[in-house]
Amino acid sequence: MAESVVLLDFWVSAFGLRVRIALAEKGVEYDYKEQDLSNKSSLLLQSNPIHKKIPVLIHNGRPICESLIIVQYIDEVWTDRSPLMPKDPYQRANARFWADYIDKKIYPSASGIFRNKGEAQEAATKEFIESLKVLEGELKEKPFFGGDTFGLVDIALIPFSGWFDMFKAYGYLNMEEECPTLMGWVKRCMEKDSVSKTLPDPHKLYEFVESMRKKFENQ
Ligand code: GS8
Repeated sequence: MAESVVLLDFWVSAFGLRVRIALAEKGVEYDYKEQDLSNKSSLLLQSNPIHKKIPVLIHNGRPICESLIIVQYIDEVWTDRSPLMPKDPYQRANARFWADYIDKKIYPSASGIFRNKGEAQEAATKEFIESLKVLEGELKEKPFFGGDTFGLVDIALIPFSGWFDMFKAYGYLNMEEECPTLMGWVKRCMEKDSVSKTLPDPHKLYEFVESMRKKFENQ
C-alpha cells in the first residue's frame, strides 16, 4: 500500500514551518492542506480534538500533533537520511531541552513584542534578547545547534528568523547588532534548501503581519 502523508497547516505558522522543514530534510512527499483557522475544518477538529491547532501530520490515517513531537516522529520514521536527533541519549535529552526552551522562552517573548506597546513591549524585547543570548551561549562556535549537522533545535528556531526581519522593519530591534552570533547561524541555515525553499517570502510575511496589525488596531 502506498504511504499517505498529509499535513494540516497554515502557510505562515512558525510551528507548521518546523514540520515542513523536517519533511524537506528527509525528502518526504506529502499532501499539504492549508487550513482556515477562523473556520476550522472537521478534519482538523477530528485530528487534533484536544488543542484544535495546526500543524497536524496525518501518517497513514493516524494524526500526530504538536510540532516538536511531529519533528521527532518524522526523524524516527524516515531514518534513511538526514538524522535530526543525536544518537547519544544525553545529547538527545539536551536537544529536547533546548527545543522546549524555544517554546517556553523565545516564542512568548517574541509574540509579546508584536502584541504589546510601550513598557510591556520594552519588557518583552528585553526578555527576548536575554533569552536569545542564552541560546547564543549554547551555540558557541558550532555551525548548528546540532553540532556539524542541522537538527531538532535548529528546526525549532529557524522559522522565527522571519520575525527577526519584522522586528527590524518595525524598528523594534536590530538583530544584527544584538545577536550577531545567532544571525551568522541564520545565514548558515538559509544555505540549506530545506530552509530557504520552505520559509515564506519576506514580503508576503510583511504583508501578512501588516494585515494582522490593522485588524487588531480596528478591534
Ligand atoms: C502550537 C501550535 C499553534 O500555536 C505546536 O504545534 O508546537 N504548541 C503547538 N498553532 C496555531 C497557529 S500558529 O500560531 C493554531 O493552530 N491556532 C489556532 C487556534 O488557536 O485556534
